[in-house]
Amino acid sequence: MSANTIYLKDYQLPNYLIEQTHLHFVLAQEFTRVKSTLQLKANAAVSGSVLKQLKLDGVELKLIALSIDDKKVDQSCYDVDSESVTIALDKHFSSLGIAIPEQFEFQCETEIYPQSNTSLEGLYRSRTMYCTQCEAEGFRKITYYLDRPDVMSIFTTVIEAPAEQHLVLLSNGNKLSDEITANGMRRVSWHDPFKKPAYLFALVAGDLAQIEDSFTTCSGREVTLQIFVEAKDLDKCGHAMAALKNSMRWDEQVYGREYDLELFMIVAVDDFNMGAMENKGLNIFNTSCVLAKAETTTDIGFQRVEAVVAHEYFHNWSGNRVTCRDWFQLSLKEGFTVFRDSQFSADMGSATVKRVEDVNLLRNAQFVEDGGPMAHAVRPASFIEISNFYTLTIYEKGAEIVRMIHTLIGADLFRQGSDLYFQRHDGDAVTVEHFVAAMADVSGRDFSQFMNWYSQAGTPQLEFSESYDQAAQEYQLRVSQSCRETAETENKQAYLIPIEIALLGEAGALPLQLKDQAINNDSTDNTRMCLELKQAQQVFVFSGVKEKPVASVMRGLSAPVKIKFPRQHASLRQIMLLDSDGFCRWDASQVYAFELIQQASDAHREQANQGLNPSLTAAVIEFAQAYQQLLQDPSLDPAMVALMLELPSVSYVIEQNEQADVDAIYYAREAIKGIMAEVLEVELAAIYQAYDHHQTYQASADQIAQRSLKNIALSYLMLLQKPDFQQACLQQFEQANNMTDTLAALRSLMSDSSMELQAQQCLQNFYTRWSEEALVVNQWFTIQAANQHPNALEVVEKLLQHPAYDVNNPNKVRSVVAAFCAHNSLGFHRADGQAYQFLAQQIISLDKINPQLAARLLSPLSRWQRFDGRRQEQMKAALKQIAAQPSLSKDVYEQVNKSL
Ligand code: B3K
Ligand code: ZN
Repeated sequence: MSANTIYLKDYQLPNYLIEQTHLHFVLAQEFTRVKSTLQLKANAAVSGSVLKQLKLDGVELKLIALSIDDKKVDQSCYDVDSESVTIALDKHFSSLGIAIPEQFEFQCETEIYPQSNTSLEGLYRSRTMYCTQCEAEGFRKITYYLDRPDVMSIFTTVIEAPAEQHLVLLSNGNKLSDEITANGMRRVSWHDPFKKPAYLFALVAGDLAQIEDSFTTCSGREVTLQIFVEAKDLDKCGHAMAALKNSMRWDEQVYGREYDLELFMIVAVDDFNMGAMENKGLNIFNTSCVLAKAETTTDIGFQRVEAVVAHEYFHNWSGNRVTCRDWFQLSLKEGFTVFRDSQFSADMGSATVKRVEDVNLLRNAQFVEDGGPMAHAVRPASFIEISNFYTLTIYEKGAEIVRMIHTLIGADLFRQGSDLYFQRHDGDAVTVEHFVAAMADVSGRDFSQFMNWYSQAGTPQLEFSESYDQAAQEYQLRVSQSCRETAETENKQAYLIPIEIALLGEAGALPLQLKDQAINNDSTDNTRMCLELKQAQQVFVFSGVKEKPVASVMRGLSAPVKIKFPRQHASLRQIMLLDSDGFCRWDASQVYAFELIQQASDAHREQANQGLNPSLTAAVIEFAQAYQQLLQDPSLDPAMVALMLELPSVSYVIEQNEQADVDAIYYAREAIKGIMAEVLEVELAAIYQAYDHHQTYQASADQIAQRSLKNIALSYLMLLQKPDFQQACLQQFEQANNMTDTLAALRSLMSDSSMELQAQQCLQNFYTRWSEEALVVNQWFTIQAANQHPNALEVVEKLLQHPAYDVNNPNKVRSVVAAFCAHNSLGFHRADGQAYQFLAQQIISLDKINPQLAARLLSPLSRWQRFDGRRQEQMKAALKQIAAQPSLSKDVYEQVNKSL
């Protein structure tokens, strides 16, 4: 592609290191002055490291002054371009009559303009506060620096701003001093004793309120915990604080990781490009990932706050104490940390539910990325703009890889491996190999083949076939693996794939014994086994199998792969009803539902609007009957039953097709839901009625489970368009004491075409009630933008004109534009292609404001291969229109050119 591609193979050690970094900020109305003093030292690990030239990264900076060891550097000795300053050290020092020293102090003063920084990278203003976002390469928008993660430095930061009553001035580490200067400025100094790369630097300044708590670490040190928010949000911090304390305790217990500073701070910011950022000792969060209160926040919102707080906290070890050598290693910290936070969430609630949620995300989104033009390896070989690589592949597939290591070596060795990794590399910037080597060293396992998971893009597919020999009592399972070609590797090497398996008999799981292998006397549980597929094809033979079993394979989804295993519906029903593993039950329901949707959509395509034919209808009734049993079984976790009732999404089904017919899939899925509602009416109504609508809200796993089942029951019942259920739904909307129930009712009302007027009225009332709560208004935008309707585009265009919409606020853009383009299949893929044009225009205008966000919106268009010829042309035309814009950001340039 372009000359600006950066390659992993070109990595070189830095010639200079920065031992100490001293920063002095003066925040004024019009601009911010940054004075930096860097103790530079030639890197002894690089021979001939004392260079004639020193090149420091710097973007959008106004250079005011430059000196070395207190001597001004003459203008003839440096050169500034749009991305760096290059200092001719030879010229500078020879003018002083000395040789270039091994160590020197570099001082520089720059001016920056946070108030006009809309990219939300570097130092910027969000409403009433200043804040920073430096990962990956934002620090260079603050001052000239070696802005790369393998340059780790000790930071001291002084912040000055005009003193005001509630002014809070924060940076990393521990607070050294806080004073009012003679000229009426507030001056606060911070020192972070831990070496860190610049991407972990943070500064916050503004009128903020706080809640405070404390945590006593396992070695008895007391840590002060603070959450800073705008005063109006002070009542929404309790859940995040509880989550923080739980995370701190959990990381001590499960990973032996203790917190290391006297202070841990979280700041909530309204304008933020992603969820949150793990800056050392000073995490900065999107308000959507820290604020939570029953009246304003849904159950999913509560769970997200807990998970993100944990994720950022866990980075203190997996990311901060041990960081990445270069950005190609991003998954080293992200994949591992996602794995850690998913273990934490599993421990806090239901492990099975958490696994289903993770697999849903993987299948609905990561597999899509892996199947499209932006497919990249978990450790990519190249990139143009690193911001484009904060992807589901790096995060979620990266976490799956760590999970497979955990599966292969077991929890105990995994813990030893992680201890060894942290101990060996504390204070270092390392690579994926260092992580895997620690796991290999403690387990004695050879991970060389396993490394293919890091280097090859694309989702592997497993094909299973089976046979049973009654006379020999042998069960044979044949497995083959394949993976499509992707840009970085045409011919894929076989992956090492862990296959967790059980064989189900009439009365439960059967004991497992592989033929020709020593007796399996793992006394803990001989009904489960982890097979290892290493070749393109392998056959596993089980002996002593007394009856024809139903194989339950890839339990818990033991590897991030697609599975093809032709089976009878009766077998799927058996797994749905009897498998001891909740995940497998759910998975069987999804495979089953998918097959029905697929058949129904094929039929719909041939005979539009004819409804389901009798044999398909009978098949759906049989499917629904399995749920009758599930809904009546009190021993089941309601959350699991709710998840099973949630049919595969339209976009998931689209992705499974070479060329999908969106409308047919949508209507097929709706028709199936309609039949299910009829079959299950009695059971669903009983569940709805049994729910206590007046209980005091708690974000507990139990209550969340009950609400999720009750609300999906309501959504099915509303398909029947019966007055009783419609009344109940309206009543729930009006009387609910929590946002989960309010929104669930509103969503159900909006899906009922006979309730359009009432739904509109409810939407209006909802806005009137919540117009002051930005995060609730976002939900209000989303529920409308995502409402599946052929005319959704018109709704969305109106929403963009709404006074509460703000193109500079990423949460708003996501809640309207992304909610529509990424989650409203019917509206976005309307036949006239208008919605594609709409998205192209949005991206083009947003690219000038916030390139990272603009680039992220592009993915729905990059899926053009999946659609019919006409839509393909329309989608490509939209992409080309973007590509033709002059001066695109690197972010959008890379996405659009790779997509075409
Ligand atoms: N590390 C940050 C992501 C930064 C994204 C920069 N474009 C949040 C996280 O993964 O914890
Ligand atoms: Zn992270």
